[in-house]
Amino acid sequence: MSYFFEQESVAFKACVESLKKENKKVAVIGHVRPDGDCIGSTVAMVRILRNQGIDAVGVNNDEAPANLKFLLGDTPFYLASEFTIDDHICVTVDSADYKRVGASLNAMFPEVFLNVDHHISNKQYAKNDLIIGSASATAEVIMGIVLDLGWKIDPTTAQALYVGIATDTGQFRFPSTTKDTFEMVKALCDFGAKPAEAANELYENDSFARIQLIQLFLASLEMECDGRVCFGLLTDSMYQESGAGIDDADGLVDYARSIQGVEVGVLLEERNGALKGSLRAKDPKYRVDQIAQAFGGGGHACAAGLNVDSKDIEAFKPQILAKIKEQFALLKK
Ligand SMILES: [Mn+2]
Repeated sequence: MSYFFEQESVAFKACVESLKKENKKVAVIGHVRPDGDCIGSTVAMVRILRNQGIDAVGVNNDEAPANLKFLLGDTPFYLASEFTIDDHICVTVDSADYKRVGASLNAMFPEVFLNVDHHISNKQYAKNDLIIGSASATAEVIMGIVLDLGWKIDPTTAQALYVGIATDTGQFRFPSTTKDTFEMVKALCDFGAKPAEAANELYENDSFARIQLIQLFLASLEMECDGRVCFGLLTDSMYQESGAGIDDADGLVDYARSIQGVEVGVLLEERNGALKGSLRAKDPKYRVDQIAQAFGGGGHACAAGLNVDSKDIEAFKPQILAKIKEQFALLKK
């Protein structure tokens, strides 16, 4: 048989064997403000480990967004604030930098046993790092390993992995979508994933407040660099005016990128006195992860993010725009 990730599958199996042998309890943790891939990968990892007889639970700094709660099923999943550590050791999913899981989980688990991820910028902070930068999603890394090992998964696990892949590929539109992605999705359907049910939960469920937030966001869009870059803003006052919550901002940056002629879409967001930036490129050659890295952030070639300790969007915008222009200039050479 051919393997998706032969080396990593062998390494994962060895990790599972050692957890079993030492009778370890596992906390599977992911990044703050979890997205579809983070929740999907957490749920799947917990269930796969439990299926191997390991006492595993999911823990996150934040609650699963409302439109992803359906993925949890009967999976044990705790908020960090309500979780008591009882000899658990920690496995991270979808977290390129260990800081991304939040300060309270960092404090609870000074060491990481296993780090499973697909971010090229992953800092490899665990005892065992299984990073596949070419995978479209952490869920794809997990599914490849499951298939390589010939393991079976239940329909809840299949649905969780499906949603991880479907959301991180932008519904199979991003360049990270490959033949392997579809092979894995086919296998997930065989295991009981239901794409139409997932799409209903994810995309036919917007609150009216989110639509009003989108309206305010769209009104903020501005073109830069002769229409090659589009900036959108989300401010505290927009949240207040629309009544939307922070989960409602998911995916808004894609509107900025989706415009004809735009190569890089940028969302700058005011939140609790700090500033968050999201970058999306149409082509991986723009390496928006490098642009984000210049401000302490990171991510993927086509999708990256950053956080800055500033309140002033207007002051920050020229700084990030200058960096984007630099990147464009580099490509010209
Ligand atoms: Mn991901």
